[in-house]
Amino acid sequence: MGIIIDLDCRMILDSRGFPTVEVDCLLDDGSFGRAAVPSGASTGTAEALELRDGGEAWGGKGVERALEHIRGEITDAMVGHDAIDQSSIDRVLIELDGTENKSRLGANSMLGVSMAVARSAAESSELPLYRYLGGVCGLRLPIPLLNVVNGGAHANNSLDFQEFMLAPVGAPDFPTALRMGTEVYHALKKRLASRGLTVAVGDEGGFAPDLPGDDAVLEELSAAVEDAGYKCGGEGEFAFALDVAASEFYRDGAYHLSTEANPLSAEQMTERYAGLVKRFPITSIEDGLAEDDWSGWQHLTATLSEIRLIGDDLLVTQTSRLKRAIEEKAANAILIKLNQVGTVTETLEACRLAQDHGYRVVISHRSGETEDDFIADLAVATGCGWIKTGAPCRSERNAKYNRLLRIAEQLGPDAAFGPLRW
Ligand code: 2PG
Ligand code: MG
Repeated sequence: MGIIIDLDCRMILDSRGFPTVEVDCLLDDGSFGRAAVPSGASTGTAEALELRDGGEAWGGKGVERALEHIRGEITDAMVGHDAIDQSSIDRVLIELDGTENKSRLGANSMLGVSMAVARSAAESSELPLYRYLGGVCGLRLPIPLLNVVNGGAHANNSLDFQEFMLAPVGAPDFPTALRMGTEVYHALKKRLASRGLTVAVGDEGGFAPDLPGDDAVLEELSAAVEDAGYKCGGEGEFAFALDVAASEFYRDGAYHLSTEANPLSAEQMTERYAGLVKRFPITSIEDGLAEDDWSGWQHLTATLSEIRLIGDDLLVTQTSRLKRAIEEKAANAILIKLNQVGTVTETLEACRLAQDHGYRVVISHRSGETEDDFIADLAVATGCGWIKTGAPCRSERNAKYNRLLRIAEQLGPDAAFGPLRW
């Protein structure tokens, strides 16, 4: 038996010092699940709505209305349900909300409940969360995409691209990948400091130096990889991944980079990426183009199909957007963020749809995070082979990496590593 007997909830602070929702779910067999909801900064406009209070307190970012929904009608609707019926729990939440984008109850209240229920059901089943969600196939640890240089909306520097990530693709297992990535992170810190560049970190724990542009960052990363005793590209251990977050600098149908005198078209952006891919071992580019530039995405996908072109703001973890992308051959990979859609079931459906159509899946944190490590288990459960959860720095980021280390230890020799299909 694992019947929901009560939900409890409260406001906690996220990594940027903003309020967020935490939910506890209690079952009749004594099982308990707790979950906290993350929050983005460079959000896609089609994301499910995060309910905030507005007004003066907390600069309008309070979550009291979301908490009231949980304490009231959501608890009423949830009590008496079997926690193991995740899809029916999530269906009830969706029906109760009754809107397209979860704007009545708020995706933050709904996701907190959905995740807390999943955790309590796992405990009731006496299974770790990754095994509960992923079944016997939940044993593939992801390659970490370590975001070591931050720009765009995540840092107060001159870089247009939001994230420059290390991908230890040549590592034999997750613990080694994390060690190698962290060694390069420290080597990079030394390099930047020795040149008088700032080593203060951005929202996701990466450095935020005022380097002159994207190529300069990639050159620094290549040098840091060598400083740490590794190699890039080809037979080397490291590749790089970018999150351009291009919607942030897309205006009036063009891309406005601070390093370019004139705005660029989607074709010119694609050419620019093709140039970077030639010069550097880039394994993936996320949000290389803006969220509504569908024709640009088609061109980008046709041109650079040899690497992973990840839709984040473009796809927002929603099957409706992903179906369009599949039909139009836009992007070939999807970033998965639970709070972009608002329930665990819909998140798993987006992963399934993507995998069924050969789209690669990358599980992701948000720039505003908590100590909740649900996504580490989700990455193992889906077996997608990739996770991005920031630099190996700041405890809200390392909570996920540390959880993956514990899972690796638990799985021992049964742990697989990296994507089954590149
Ligand atoms: C992204 C994320 C996470 P945010 O764009 O991929 O790195 O940022 O949570 O601000 O949307
Ligand atoms: Mg992104």
